[in-house]
Amino acid sequence: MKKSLFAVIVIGLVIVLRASSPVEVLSQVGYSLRFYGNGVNDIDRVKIQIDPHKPADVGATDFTIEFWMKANPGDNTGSVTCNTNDGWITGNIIIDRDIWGPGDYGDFGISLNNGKIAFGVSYGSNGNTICGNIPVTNGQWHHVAVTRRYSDGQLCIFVDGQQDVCGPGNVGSNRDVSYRDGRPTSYPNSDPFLVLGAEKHDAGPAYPSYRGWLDELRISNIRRYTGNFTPPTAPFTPDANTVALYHFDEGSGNVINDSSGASGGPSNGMRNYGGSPPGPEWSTDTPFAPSNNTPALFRIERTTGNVYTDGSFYAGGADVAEYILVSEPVEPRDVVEIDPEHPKHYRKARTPYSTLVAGVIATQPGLILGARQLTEVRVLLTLLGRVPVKGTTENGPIRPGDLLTSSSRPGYAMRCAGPAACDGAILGKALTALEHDEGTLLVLVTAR
Ligand SMILES: [Ca+2]
Ligand SMILES: [Ca+2]
Ligand SMILES: [Ca+2]
Repeated sequence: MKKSLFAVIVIGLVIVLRASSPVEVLSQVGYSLRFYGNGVNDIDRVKIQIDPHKPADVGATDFTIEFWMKANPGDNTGSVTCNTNDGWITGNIIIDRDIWGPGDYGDFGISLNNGKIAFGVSYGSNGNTICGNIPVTNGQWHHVAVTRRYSDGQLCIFVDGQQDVCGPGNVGSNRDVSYRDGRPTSYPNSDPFLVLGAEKHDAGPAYPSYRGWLDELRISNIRRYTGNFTPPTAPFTPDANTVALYHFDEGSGNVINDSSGASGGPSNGMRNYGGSPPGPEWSTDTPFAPSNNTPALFRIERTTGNVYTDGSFYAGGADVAEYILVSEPVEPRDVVEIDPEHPKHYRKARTPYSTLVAGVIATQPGLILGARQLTEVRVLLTLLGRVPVKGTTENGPIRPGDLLTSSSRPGYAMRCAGPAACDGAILGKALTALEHDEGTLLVLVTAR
């Protein structure tokens, strides 16, 4: 019971926050990018310009490209001709660092081959694509890493820390597959870019784009992994070998920030948004749930909507209220009771010492419960705290500290002769006095 009440409090809080956009949220909630595989007209992709040279342009040394991805079954139907040069280009392309046409240093890319990772590196007519065997398109987040060893071109794919496959790169003695600085191109809008989530040249439906989520892309100028490893459990923090790092946590706009801090950077990207449905869209679906020991001062747990704060909750009102249904018109300050003729409904209290008494119709609550279902006309009932209430002196003058209960006047509170007289019918205690007739007094509601 206590647990479910807590859940209701939390849901209520989320709604209030959404309605009035918080001024300051001190913890990063985080985002990912969701691509829709539109793959035409230069949209539904992220483009990172790497020439003039930027640190994200790897290939002149060992390198690792790793990211988190999530794709739903059936959304990526491309397939790859494995163990061939340029084989990866017919898969659903996740990372595209192709160059159009032959020769001139190398190129590479990562795609989905029937739901598994393919990774290929090419240098003109030499090259190879290796194909993994671990399925990754099951609607779950997966950590994917690919490595390339410069000395002999060896390629490897890792999924969720498991070595999936390694194989030859076959580029022979021409090992540098970075983008040659200042390289002339007839395709200046696609060649000198690292493109995420789409086939970069819009070369046609034979070269499909990726449909799914992407997050936490890290590019390193070393091989991070040479065997099985424990996949990361939190966003990356940059180190000396991090040449580009994209958290995709901007959540709005079209600038994709590189937070690696690498010398010569940042290798920022741009979001080219569009298509039907338009992508890549900012998504709050990310691979990491905030941990319970995060230093965050305030956070919303993505999977449950639960709200946590390390501090106190400061509300403007002085009472806790709940949305209720009523069987007759009521107004703020009315004393109400459970309506036995209408289950789940309330009505004005109408008899002295009513054991049905439930609380007072709220004026300006500090915390509202049960705010999730607002489809019916509801009013707010104060359950606890300090509120104005209608009072009558039909049972004598009311003094601060007097116990209060219902009266014969509908919606009005009166003084209680003593605890025994109003057993089970206590509304609260008077905080102010009412000497004669009727009026409004302040009450500390403690209904029971
Ligand atoms: Ca090429
Ligand atoms: Ca370069
Ligand atoms: Ca992120």
